[in-house]
Parts: sequence; structure tokens; C-alpha cells
Amino acid sequence: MKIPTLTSVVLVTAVHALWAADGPGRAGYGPTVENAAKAPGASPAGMVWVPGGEFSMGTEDPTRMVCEGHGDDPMQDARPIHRVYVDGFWMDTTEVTNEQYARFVEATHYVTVAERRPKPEDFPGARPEDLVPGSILFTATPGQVPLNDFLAWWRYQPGACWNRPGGPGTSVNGREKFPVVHIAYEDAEAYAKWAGKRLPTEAEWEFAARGGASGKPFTWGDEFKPKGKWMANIYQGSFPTKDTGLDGFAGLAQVASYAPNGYGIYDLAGNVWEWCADWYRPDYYAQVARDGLARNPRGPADSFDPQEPGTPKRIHRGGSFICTDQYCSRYMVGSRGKGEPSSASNHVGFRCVMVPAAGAAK
Ligand SMILES: [Ca+2]
Ligand SMILES: [Cu+2]
Repeated sequence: MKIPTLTSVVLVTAVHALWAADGPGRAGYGPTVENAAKAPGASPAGMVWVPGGEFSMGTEDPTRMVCEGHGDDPMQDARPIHRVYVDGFWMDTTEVTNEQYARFVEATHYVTVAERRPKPEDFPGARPEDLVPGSILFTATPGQVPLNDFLAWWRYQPGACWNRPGGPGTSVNGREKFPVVHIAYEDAEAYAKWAGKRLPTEAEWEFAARGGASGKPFTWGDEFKPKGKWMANIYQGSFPTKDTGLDGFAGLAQVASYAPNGYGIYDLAGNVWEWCADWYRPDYYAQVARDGLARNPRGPADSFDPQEPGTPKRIHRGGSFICTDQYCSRYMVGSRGKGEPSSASNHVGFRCVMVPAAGAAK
């Protein structure tokens, strides 16, 4: 156990006092109070220490925000904004890449969900000839379509998987530093376990994504495009017909193509969605907020998504290269996403965290 320095104790106390005097800040955000203790050791390769501490989790109603880039979804599942404490941890500075995933597959001969033949019992009524391995691909539509019809731009591609991302005949050659995609939840978990890591909890992910700041709409701050600059790989143009790639990339980008956030972590907004360990429920924040400060929350015991009752879902965070303020602005730092655990697609990947070994200095 490390004794915090006198200065940091005084500082933390002062911040608490300030907040108590004024009540929560605008829209319910209190300050981010980082743990004062230093990292318990050198960071593993490709990871950075996130100190943990107390912060305000969630987002205000984006449709009432004055900033650009907030879309038209009130994101009720990301409220109330509530106080959360997380212990410190290391986090991968980038999304897991194709070359990293390839090393795992080479070492373990792991077969991803997208490469396995779907079981008839999981798809009652499906014709046997339709039960072929594959994954889901975003495909631009030839013309404008209603934005409530997501099947218009998603299709099942037989043979698509992490190292054949467009289906048979495609490969990841030359895309070694691109985020791995077509990853189901168990594929991410298997990699994490092999690497001696684990998937982040949703609270850890958001603490890291906020980069030490509090109440900002974006991982980089208040402005959608500071000085006119794009800060994340998302989608421009008319969704879903043509991605004009104004941010530098139509489709996926190599990891770390944009500036990192306050903790030195890249692409926490846009590029690919990232699996988190928690189950999804839209009322989970309301549940934990009732009990005051939530300490290292790990999500609800089970999942419920009113939009698809009967389909349990895990948390996705960060949004992807097809997020747009016209349709889905979940690149906003406090917003939440969700996915069925066995469903892979070409805009979902992941990154890992690692915690100090038990007994190490706190
Ligand atoms: Ca883009
Ligand atoms: Cu989105």
C-alpha cells in the first residue's frame, strides 16, 4: 500500500469540497477525481496506465446540446449521469489489430464464431443450405433508403471472417495495423485470456475514454471539429449511400490514425465498436444510481433490450466508421451501444485491459 502524498490528499479534498458546495456541475457532472497512486509498475507493451478514481458516467440528452455532431437520439439509456469509482488498470492504447489477432490464432489455432457452421438448433426454421459460416457486412445502398430499415445496408456474407473480411478471395494482407473485425464476444474474450488480459467493464472503458476530463461530449473535448479538424474515423456524406471519407478514410482506418485522448489512448471514438464485458440493460444506470457511488460496477446480472426482447446483449462502446450525426452519433463519449454476443460484423472489434497482479501495491 502506497501512502498518497500530502498535496494530492489536500487537492482531492478541496475538489470534493468544491463539488459539495456547488452541487453537481452542469447537467449533473461532478469532477473526475483520479486516484493519486502511481502505476504499480512499468506498462506492458502497447498499454498505458489509467489511474482510475471517481467520475461521472453517462451523457446528457445530446439532442439538447448546442455542440455539432450530436445526432437526433436522446440516448435515454445513458442516464442518469451518476458517480462511479473504478480501480486503476492498464488499457491497450489501440484497438486489437489484424497482426495481433493473427499471432493469437497462430499460437492457439482458435476458430472464430464466424468461421463455424451455425447450429440448426440456434436457427430454428432455417434451411440447412443457409446455415453457412459467415459474417455481417455493411454495404452502401445504391439509393437513399429509410433510416429505420437497417437490413437495407447490412447483409450476411458467407465466408466472411477476421482474415477474409470481405468474404472468399479477400485477405488482410497490407492491413496488418487495421483493427481486427468480424469478432464475436467469445472471440474477443478468448484473445484477451490468451494475452493475460481481459475485456474492460463498461465503467472502465468510459473512465479511460474521458481521458481525465469531466462532462465532455467527445473523448477529445467540447468541440466536434476543433479548428475544423476531424478527430475520429466516422462517416461523412449521405448515410448509407456514399461515405465521402472527408475525415481521411472511407471505411476502416489503420489504428492510431487520429490524435490520442488525454490518457494517450487512440480511437476510443469511431473506427470500430469495442466489446465490453457488461450485459446491456437500458435501465442499468438508474439501478446503480439509486445506491449512491457505484464501486467497480460490472453491469447487470442479465440483459434486456426492449428493442429486441429475448435477445441478450453485451455492451459495445465507441461507435464505428459508419457512425454519423445523421443516424447514430454513438462516437459521443458517454453514449452506449449493444450487440448480440455471437454476432460479428465488419464494424465491431475490441481492445483489452489488464489489472495489477493481486497483492501488488495499490
Ligand atoms: Ca471515415
Ligand atoms: Cu453509430
